[in-house]
Amino acid sequence: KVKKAKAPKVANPLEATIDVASQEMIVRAQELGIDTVFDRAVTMKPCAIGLQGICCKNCSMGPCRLPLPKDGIEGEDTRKGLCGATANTIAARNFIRMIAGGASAHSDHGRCVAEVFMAAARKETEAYQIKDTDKLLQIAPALGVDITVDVDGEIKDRDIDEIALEVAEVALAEWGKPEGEILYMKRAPEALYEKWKKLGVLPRNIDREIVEIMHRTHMGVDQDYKNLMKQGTRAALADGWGGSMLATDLQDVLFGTPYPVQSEANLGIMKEDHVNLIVHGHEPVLSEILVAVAQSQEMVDYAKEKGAKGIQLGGICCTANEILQRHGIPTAATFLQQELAIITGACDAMVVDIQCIMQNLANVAKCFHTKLITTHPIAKMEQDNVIHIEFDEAYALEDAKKIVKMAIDNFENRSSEVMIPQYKSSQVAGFGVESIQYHLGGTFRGTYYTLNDNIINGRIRGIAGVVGCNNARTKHNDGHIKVVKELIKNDVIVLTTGCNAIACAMEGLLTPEAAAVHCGPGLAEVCETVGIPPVLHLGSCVDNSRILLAATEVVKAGGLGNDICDLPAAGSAPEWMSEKAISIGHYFVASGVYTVFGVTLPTSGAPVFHKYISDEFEKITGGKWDLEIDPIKHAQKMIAHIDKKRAELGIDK
Ligand code: MSK
Repeated sequence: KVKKAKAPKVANPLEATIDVASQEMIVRAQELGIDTVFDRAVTMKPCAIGLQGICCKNCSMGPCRLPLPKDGIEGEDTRKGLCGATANTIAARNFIRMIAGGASAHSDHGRCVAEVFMAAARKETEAYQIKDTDKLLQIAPALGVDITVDVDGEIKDRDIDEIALEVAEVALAEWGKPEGEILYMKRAPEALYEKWKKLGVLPRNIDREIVEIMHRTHMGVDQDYKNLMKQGTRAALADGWGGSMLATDLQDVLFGTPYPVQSEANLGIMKEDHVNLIVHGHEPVLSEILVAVAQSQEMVDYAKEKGAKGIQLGGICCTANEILQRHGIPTAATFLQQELAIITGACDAMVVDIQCIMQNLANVAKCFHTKLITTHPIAKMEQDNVIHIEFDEAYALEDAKKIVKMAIDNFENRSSEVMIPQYKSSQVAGFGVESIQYHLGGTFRGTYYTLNDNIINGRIRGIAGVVGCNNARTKHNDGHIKVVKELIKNDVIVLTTGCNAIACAMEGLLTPEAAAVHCGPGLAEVCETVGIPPVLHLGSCVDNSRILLAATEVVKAGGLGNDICDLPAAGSAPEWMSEKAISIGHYFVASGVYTVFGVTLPTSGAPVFHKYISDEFEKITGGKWDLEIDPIKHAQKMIAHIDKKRAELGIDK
């Protein structure tokens, strides 16, 4: 008898990722005996019932598991939990709890920014000032803040400090005001706002909608999947048009509205002869100051004294996107590469704030000299090698100096052999509503260059928002890149954020040169004429609100219907993994966007509920959920939807 060889308990690098830099680092980790998320994805299989969204653990009589029979259900679905909860109720409860998790993450981030904004408006901190007064004047009216005053019958510009203070007060109140609705909802196209009003889904305040989800999904409360989804819609809208949009706007006012900037992406941005300081997470309030301090002559001189040639800053996840879009700081890694950045042996300090930070970073850091520094009071790690330097906006400069100095002092402690994969790509990032308008003719409609005119004349077939994470259950970056390439090949311009943006950067798709290589003739002509990439990097996860506003501007400019659901547009998250992605997906669906997710959706065990959020929802909001694992089919479904909308608009010729 021949004994069958056991399957290796480690990842096959070629199957784990399409990125050569990551493949090299996975091999390196395995040589060193360090496990990474890629290996754990091989050894730990997910729970099949949880994956289908039909495990209820909201009380201690359960968990109640309601597996869908392999051959489906004929006739009445009699599955139920101990209390009688149906598969639809359980799936809907789980789904909207994911929305609550995602919405609270974005919105709590937004609240933190609003508090720093308040401190800046009150001039309580030296580290933060109101930097972009144009943006302040642009958002103030949307928050009901007057920007002019009537002085003795004469209209005059109001004092900017006064406006900033009032904006801070109104913005902060959006999280917990006792009555009314979220003010930014009225920024949406009028038809959409009226639709939400009629449906009764206008969010009242940000916190309340999230709290109400937790109440409604408690044992024995809301037992109607449609009513549960109504609250999910309110909370998701409170995220997209509330917490996230406020986070984006207030960050722009504090740190500057991004404009296109050139940089690089992938692990190859790290330098062996430099102090490598990597920032990771989502909130830019500390990383903004870290950038300023790390670039100061004092710190550069100090690094040289310690034998380094300089300080190389790099980012991971959305903190990366934030400091990239405003300062051109290169991107080191996507979500799934975070452990690999330490395995280079050249990461002198990794500073983490909130969201998407793997706890295993601490175990990996233990194998190297890397200082792993947590900075946020709500995000600490239990491992004893992790240093906590709690960020305080009143002492932001001192905190940042301490951290940069710690990274520099650690440069001489490098012991293991450094191995930085020599792969990086050029990228142009930092697009937003303002710069899309600027680069495409200064307006959205009326000239040869504008976005609307090029959609109407068919050079651009449509718009796709492709966003979201990596997921270790699918090949790293494979879905992202295949979906985006298929779209631009078919003349669909792509707006990207989050880790999709980083994946596209690593693939060289965020350069104007990519147009000639990868695009269909119409999109290539537009990109080459105005000098933009076919994939526009709009920032971080909270900056998906920029996509909502870009879509709104396209509607308002005319010629493409009067609501977001009329546009030849679609959304996608090919490799999603976080609850934030579900909240983002749902606020796009609730705003009228056909939204396709890859990997999986936690709805497959409740087919009636799944049909409701797809086909039925389309009749309600004009947007719908869909799942497509195959990246080419995924993109083709988006293109088919875009073509359907073009036909409805009468611009399909
Ligand atoms: S970082 S939420 S893995 S996009 Fe915003 Fe990437 Fe997803 Fe985190």
